[in-house]
Amino acid sequence: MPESHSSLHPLALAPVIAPPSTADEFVERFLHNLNFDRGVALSASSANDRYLALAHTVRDYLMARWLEDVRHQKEVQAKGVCYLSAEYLLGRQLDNNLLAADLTEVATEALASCGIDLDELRAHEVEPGLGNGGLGRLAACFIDSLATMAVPSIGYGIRYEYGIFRQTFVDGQQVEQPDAWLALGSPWEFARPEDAQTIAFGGHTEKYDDEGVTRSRWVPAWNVQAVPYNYMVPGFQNGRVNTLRLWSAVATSAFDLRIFNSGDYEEAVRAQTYAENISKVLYPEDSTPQGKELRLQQQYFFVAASIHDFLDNMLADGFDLANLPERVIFQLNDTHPVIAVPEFMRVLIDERHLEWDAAWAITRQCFAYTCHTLLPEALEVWPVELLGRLLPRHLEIIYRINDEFLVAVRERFGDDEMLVRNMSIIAEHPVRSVRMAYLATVAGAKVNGVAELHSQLLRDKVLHDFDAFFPGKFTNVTNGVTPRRFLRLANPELSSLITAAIGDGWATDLERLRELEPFAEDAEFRTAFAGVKAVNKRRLSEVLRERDGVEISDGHMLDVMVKRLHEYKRQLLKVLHIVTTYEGVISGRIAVSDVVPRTAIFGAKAAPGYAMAKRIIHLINAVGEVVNTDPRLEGRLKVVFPPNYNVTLAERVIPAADLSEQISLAGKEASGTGNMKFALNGALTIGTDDGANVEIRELVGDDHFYLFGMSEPEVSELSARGYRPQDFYQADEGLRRAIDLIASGAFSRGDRSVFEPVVSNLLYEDRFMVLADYASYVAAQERVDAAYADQEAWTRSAILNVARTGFFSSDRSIRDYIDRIWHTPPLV
Ligand code: B1H
Repeated sequence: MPESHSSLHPLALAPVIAPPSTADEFVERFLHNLNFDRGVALSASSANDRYLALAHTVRDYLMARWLEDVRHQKEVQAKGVCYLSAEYLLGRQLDNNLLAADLTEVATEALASCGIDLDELRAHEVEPGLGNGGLGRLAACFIDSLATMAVPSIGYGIRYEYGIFRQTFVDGQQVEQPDAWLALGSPWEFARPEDAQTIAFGGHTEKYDDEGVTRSRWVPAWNVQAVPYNYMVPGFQNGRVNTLRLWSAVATSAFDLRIFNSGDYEEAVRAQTYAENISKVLYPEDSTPQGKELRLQQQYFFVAASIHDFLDNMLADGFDLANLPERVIFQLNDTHPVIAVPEFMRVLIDERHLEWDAAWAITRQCFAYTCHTLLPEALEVWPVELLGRLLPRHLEIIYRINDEFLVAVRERFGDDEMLVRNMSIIAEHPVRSVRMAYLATVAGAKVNGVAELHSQLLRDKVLHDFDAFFPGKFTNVTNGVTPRRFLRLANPELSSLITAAIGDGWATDLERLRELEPFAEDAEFRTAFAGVKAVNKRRLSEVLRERDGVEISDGHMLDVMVKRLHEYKRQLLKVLHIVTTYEGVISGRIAVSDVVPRTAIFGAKAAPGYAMAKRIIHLINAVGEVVNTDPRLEGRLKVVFPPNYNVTLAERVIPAADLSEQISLAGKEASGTGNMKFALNGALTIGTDDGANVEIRELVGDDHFYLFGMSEPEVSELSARGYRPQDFYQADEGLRRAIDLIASGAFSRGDRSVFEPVVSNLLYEDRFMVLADYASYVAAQERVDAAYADQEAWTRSAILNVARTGFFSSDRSIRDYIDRIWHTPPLV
């Protein structure tokens, strides 16, 4: 558009201006969107129409800031972060964006004046479940903090047409349903087909002569279009709006025309489906990547599109690529985006004609890698055969990176073939494969773990030789969670109480929660705090009644374990504790009047192909069915397992919890982030010395945290000695009774075969040492029961948990990333 053309209307040249934040203006915008965008009158509108019109209205308010921030970030060319993540588990957007724009009150009033209840529209939103669990939710917290802290940044990912499956239970067993989250419209996104990138796959490489130098180039076989969808990421009441850019796959016309011309219509349509499959569905595997070809296609698809997008659209004209390290850092969220490294090299060398050494010098400064696991089966590897077939040029580049790396290793450590084999990016067994974590470690300027213990174990164990080879490369950034969503929005009552006590400002400076400490000694404050917890429990009970037809009894301790179902997280340990209490009562060894009333809440999805995890879900439901209906328990022990645990449910469950179950085998949970959310909302933790539990306990103090179980060194030692679960079974009568009761068919209508695989796994394998920690866990639960009986003391502990866990704000995590890795100051 001409910059200043006298024939243009003056409005065409003026910057976009945010509408005034008044209820009248809001009503006007809302009705306009309803009438002209949805095409309905208020009287004829559905809840969906109203929700969509409301979302568009909120967008209108954020638009001026967004357009300005996008323009400004490009203009100043300051160093920024490109966060590359295959998952963003965003949760609902409406409430978050209302809060960020400080429009909640105005919108409530405006809608009320139209006869609309904002709560009803809130409930209408389908959350975008574009992630599995902690890793995807962490990415969502980080982009929230980046915007709130005004750090120049963009999040890149995949716009899955189907997010994490919807979980239902049929006869207590998990059944997966597709999550068609886009079906009713997606008001928060902006499709930008004109910014599409073409992403190539397959084919072969060929040598060619470039003025006397032999070079390699890629001759791909097929391609797809990557169409970006932009999402606003508003900072919390700071007038900033960053961008999340998610890519969707669309078949290219060139792609099917070739086949159309051959006259094979059916084949052409099939081919189109093939291409568009790339962004069709999120892989529901948390922790255990399956090595599927489509998954590698997804990974390459989104990182290639993102890199090209950045280089094509974000750099000033004539930008000297040698200066890229001062302009951008690509943060690799686990190994899923690591194929970005050879892609970046390929672009610099093959497309921008840099020499290898120059390209590598830039690459090594432009990437950093976050590792999120310690489980060996979770370390992603790609068979060379597959990678070479899909991305032949990238495989060549990986080989060369590895060759040069191994030369350097030999130079440093001598010809220790064993060591060289262990450090090689290429594994030879069981099939020749590329170890993506090693590639990321070699290429990354920094490598970080996600909690102190995890980072230490990475350096000591998983990547030990790399730490020796690259001194200073390894660092820690303990995870965090956004206090906006997980305290301010999820727990409005507690938020008000906190603000009344210490003033506002804590939502962006969470360490200020420390100022609550003296209030733990204030009886009046404790009463108010306990009152908030009671309100949150009632609210949860209402949600569960409406959603699943179950209720929570008054006066029950809410004992909550919500997270993905995985054996290492040990939901089974908690089941054994429940069965132990149940068995004690029915056998008459425990007087029912001695049972402290508890409701155990579970929330967990299992990967659809993870048979043992699914059996454990079945067992939890089966135990619940028996325990909840046995009159001998007099309603003092309940098990509730609402299906389809997601961010929306988390926001209800966490503020209501008394006890937070963080009971993974020490050394297995990289960090955990649920643990932080519970503590911040005043639940006490029962947990092992694992992941970020270690730091939570250090901060809140031993007296306010129920520690149990082996430490990581004890686990390693037991493992080295040879772990025999049978020994623990034989030695502990309570454990024996609990396992025997499950084995007897007591929870499967007498059919002993149903849970036999669970029982025999525990008795003969028990990879995650459930039996070894059982006694210690039960003893810790007894301490919990005793402590809960003194409600004043419990509430005091709960307040101290809130006051002392401000460290776990994702703002602090982002500050650590900036100081230790990114060096990208906020843009003022
Ligand atoms: C975490 C994953 C993960 N670690 C593979 N690894 C996936 C691995 O689709 N896949 O193949 C998906 C996810 N997720 C979690 O990250 C850790 O288990 C938590 O301990 C940690 O808190 C979280 C965030 O750092």
